[in-house]
Amino acid sequence: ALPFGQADLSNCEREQIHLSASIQPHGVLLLLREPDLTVVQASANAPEFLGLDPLGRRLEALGGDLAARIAPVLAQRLDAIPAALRCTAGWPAATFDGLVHRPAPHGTPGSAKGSEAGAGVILELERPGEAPDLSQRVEKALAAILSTYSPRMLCEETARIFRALTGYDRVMVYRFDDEGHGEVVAEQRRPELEPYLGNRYPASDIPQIARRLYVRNRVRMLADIGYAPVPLLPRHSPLTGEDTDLSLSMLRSISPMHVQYMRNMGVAATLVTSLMVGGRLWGLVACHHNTPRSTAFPIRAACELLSEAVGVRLAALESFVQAQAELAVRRLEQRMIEAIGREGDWRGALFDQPQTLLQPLNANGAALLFEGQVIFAGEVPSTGELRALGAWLDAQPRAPVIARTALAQEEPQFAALTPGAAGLLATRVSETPGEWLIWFRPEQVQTVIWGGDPFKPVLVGDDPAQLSPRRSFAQWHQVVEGTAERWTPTDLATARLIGDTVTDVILQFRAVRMLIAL
Ligand code: BLA
Repeated sequence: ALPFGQADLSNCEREQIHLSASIQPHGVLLLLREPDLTVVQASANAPEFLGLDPLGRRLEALGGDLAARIAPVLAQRLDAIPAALRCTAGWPAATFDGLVHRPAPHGTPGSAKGSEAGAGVILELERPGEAPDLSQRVEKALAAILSTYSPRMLCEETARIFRALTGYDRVMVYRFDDEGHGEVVAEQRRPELEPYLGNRYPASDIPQIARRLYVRNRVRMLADIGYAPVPLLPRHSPLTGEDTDLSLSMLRSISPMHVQYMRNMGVAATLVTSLMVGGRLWGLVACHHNTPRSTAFPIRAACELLSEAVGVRLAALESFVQAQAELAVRRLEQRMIEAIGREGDWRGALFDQPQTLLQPLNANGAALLFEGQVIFAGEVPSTGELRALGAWLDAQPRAPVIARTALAQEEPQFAALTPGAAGLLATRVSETPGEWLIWFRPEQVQTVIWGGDPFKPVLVGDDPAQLSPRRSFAQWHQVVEGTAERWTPTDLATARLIGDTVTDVILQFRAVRMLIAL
């Protein structure tokens, strides 16, 4: 583990970003001891914010209705989900938006030591900002989310909703693939800004430790990239003797690595929410502004709610996509059986409308090896290469489907194969050797939209000053060179379904042919 602020490009996976021991200056953080609610640790800006020094005082002594407001909230667990409250506090008393939660006893969540004593209560206060007629806007946004009927449409709608609600210069929906690499799948921006839509970034741009944090804490605001972090005083929590765990804090100071990255991008403020699908971090909604910008607490709460709705809708639409693929396979089967009756063969039905074969698998080409013949659609290797692939597939261990994403690299005998066939997904169509249905996908660097000129050389060095989307795009390019888009579990299931269907059709076809011959 590496202390906060001490990471460099080589080791940022280990930076303890939740132990930043400092916050952003747009609010104050107080750590309260239970049960007497004495302030034992406070951010250095607290006296200035509250008009009095809170350290060592009990909550009632901080003025306003704060102590009365917090009492009922403390009956909740508050260890996973913070509670929001509106209160007055300070001298003279002013109105604040607050968030209350109980941090984990030690830096590592789930660590047992000290759990009975408790690590106290974190109270964060922020001056309220403007949030006019929010309920109507949220209601309309929810209706818009529910009326989308494809994942793509939902992502585009999400970018529109967030841009309208937050007013940031750029809003991106950022999706992670199975390996954690990211892609900008929807974008709304001021027209003069360079588009990032379609850009890809390597998984290393967002360390695992940050991803785990974003599952637990689903909204983050960086109000001004030029901020001076405000330290917590004393540095260590008197309750645990360690850094206070700021995982669930709304004011947590942001990792300097990431701040540098944003600076290099020309971004001055961000607001980011997590998109969760089926308990996994599916992606992010990232709002960027080119000048400092704060978003009022109620608007951030609305963003969190809407992100949750988007995640639920995404889950529904993704299973709908799977159901539609199954429906498409059923229709294909129907057409093949009709074709046997009509033309005495089923192969035409499989290949006369190539899209029905290619689209469910998002493939660029497909080939059938059957009874010594080769039929294909779209982009596929040469007939000779296809036959060689058939022989190689025969030699593979028995499995319902065989998948490769970097065929030329993984199987040296195919090193010279066209880059249009980096990805291969194959399923047996009969028990006869050499009879396969194969789909192909091109190397993904051929399919992406480039941000900037892809042929302009980009230095990939070790200096954080070089951190930028261009650099990480170049790095992503190096990571995925020669590989196709991964075949998803849904792809594998669909290929298997098509394979089984074709196998059934072939059995019927052979039975009919045999009957005719008799
Ligand atoms: C965090 N990096 C992030 C986040 C994003 C990116 C979206 C999450 C920020 C948040 O949720 O508030 C990356 N942002 C991007 C990219 C685009 C974008 C790619 O807008 C493209 C358009 N980052 C690096 C490297 C390191 C690194 C090399 O690129 C480390 C060596 C670190 N990124 C890093 C850290 C965080 C981060 C530590 C966590 C920041 C925090 O929450 O404190």
